[in-house]
Amino acid sequence: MINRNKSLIMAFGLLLLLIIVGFDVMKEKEKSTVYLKDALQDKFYIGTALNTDQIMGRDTAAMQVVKHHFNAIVAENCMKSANIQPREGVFNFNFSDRFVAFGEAQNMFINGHTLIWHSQAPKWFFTDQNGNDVSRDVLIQRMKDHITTVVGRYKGRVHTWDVVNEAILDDGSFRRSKFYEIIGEEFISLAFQFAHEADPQARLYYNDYSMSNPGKRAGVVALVKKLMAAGIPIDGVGMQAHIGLDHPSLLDFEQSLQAFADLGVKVSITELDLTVLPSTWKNRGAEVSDQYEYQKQMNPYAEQLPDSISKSFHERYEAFFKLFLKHQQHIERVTLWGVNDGHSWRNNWPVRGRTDYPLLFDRQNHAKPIVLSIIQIANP
Ligand code: 9MR
Repeated sequence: MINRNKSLIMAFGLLLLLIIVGFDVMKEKEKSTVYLKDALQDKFYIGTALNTDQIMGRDTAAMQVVKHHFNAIVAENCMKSANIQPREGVFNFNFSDRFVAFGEAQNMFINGHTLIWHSQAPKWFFTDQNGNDVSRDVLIQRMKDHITTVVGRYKGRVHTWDVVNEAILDDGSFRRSKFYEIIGEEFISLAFQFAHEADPQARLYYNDYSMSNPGKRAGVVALVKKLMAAGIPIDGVGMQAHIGLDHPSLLDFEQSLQAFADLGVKVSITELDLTVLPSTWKNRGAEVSDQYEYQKQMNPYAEQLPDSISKSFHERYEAFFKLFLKHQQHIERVTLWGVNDGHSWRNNWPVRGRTDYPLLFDRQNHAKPIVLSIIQIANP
């Protein structure tokens, strides 16, 4: 009798174990077969930025996430002018060739970032051999050579280009960059023309941060109108979207999205990430040159993220994705600025060495719960 009971208990235990294992396998299967790109198919492309470790195939774990979940890519750094043309006439296409080949092999939507940007532009671009500013004509010729070479190399393969990046300030005025100082505001229309001549099929974007800011919104709207009125080929506006838990307001963001869409161009969300870290600094855009000293109290989640903050993070991303879905007819692409939290530039800006959690995948490349929520929101 005792033996019979023992066998019954063992059989029951085994059954329970099988059910639990079976359930886990089902859950794993469910997790691994529902991907963002499938859920968002027919709505907009869902993209991510690749760093050089990923492009060169060294970070294989992150690349699995990329292949499964994303159908659009952008190079985080390797196509910027300082990287791709470090010296005049000397181009480094090692990384960008691999990047474009990867995108093609995976049948992905490829964005080129970026042709004309005041930041990460090599010094030689603006100076002569004596270190003085070059003339307007020389700078225009250098812009033309740069754009023609880079866009021409990937003609028919890169679908969209961020032709000009961050040329408008938060108050809507032109940034006093070297391009602006030496050429005047015409550097923008020239850049678009050169890019169009190099690849008439590629769609051309103006890209900037803090786009929900009403001043910048007005400046960008005025710029795009002017370009269109002059017959300059501009196809889209990129809203970078380096957002935080309490900024910008969803309403401001939506008003900018609508204002750009009303111009008749496409809108893309080009560099989405959501910092959870405190900020006492006024500047909330993405001005790369802003840097502040490390203070321990400004790095409160070095070990892990408290549940309350994870919850706010989740709700905030949900709100933004609902907004993107609401405006899906205007949106070509939504791109995250990095694959997992460990890669994000946010860990080092505007203070070096903090631990931030701004992306959809954690440092182990596990999907955060927000991934499943986005999938569900997209398919109610
Ligand atoms: O994420 C990029 C970081 O690795 C680089 O050091 C930095 C300077 O090149 O640029 C970061 O990406 C920027 C993007 O190119 C333009 N918009 C703001 C982004 C964050 O600074």
